[in-house]
Amino acid sequence: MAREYDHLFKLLIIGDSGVGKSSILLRFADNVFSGTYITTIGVDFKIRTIDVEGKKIKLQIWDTAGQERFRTITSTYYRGTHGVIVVYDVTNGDSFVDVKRWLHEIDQNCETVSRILVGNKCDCPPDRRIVDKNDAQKFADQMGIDLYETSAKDNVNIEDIFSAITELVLKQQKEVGEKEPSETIRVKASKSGGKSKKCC
Ligand SMILES: Nc1nc2c(ncn2[C@@H]2O[C@H](COP(=O)(O)OP(=O)(O)OP(=O)(O)O)[C@@H](O)[C@H]2O)c(=O)[nH]1
Ligand SMILES: [Mg+2]
Repeated sequence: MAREYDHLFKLLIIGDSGVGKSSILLRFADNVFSGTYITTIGVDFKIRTIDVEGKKIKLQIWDTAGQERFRTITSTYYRGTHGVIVVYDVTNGDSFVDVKRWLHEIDQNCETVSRILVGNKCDCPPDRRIVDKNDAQKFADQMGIDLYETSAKDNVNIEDIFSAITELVLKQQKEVGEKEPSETIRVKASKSGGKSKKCC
């Protein structure tokens, strides 16, 4: 029987409450959008398989709650993560300021993980936009992270961000594979015994 997929990647979507993380995931997984805001409690996940570079990639995508009261729970979900999508809302300046905090949280939980930055709600009228694309691009360049603007509402760039993060993960895996065959990594990991290590 043909294999269902070539790779299984775990992705995490993080960012302030209300920036549109769940809406991005719903648009990507089910191609739907709702204007009604139902805040995520804890975490949620969805699965979709996509084709990238001729390979079938099964994506297990975890949508975390942005609310502060869930921070302790959501930070445990970094375990085994291959890629993180950090989302802010282009109509909410605070959500952009907080991106630094989210990037710091990734650094604290993961040694190597692919990351992209996403400014959502780009469908908004110009008078509602607070975060200028050029400013965001400058910040992204400084942080060495790719920036995309999306609209879950109008389905702008949603497919692209998931392809982009998947490509980054594939690239990173190739680089790691070239440096060290996976068998060696596994043997090393088991030899290191029960010592706690950063997981990603
Ligand atoms: N105009 C516009 N509104 C959006 C877009 N994406 C999400 N929204 C709206 O923004 C609100 C919050 O969206 P959610 O997807 O629930 O936000 P979230 O980041 O998951 O929030 P938490 O679960 O609380 O962390 C909802 O009312 C959505 O309809 C978008 O691309 N454009
Ligand atoms: Mg949500």
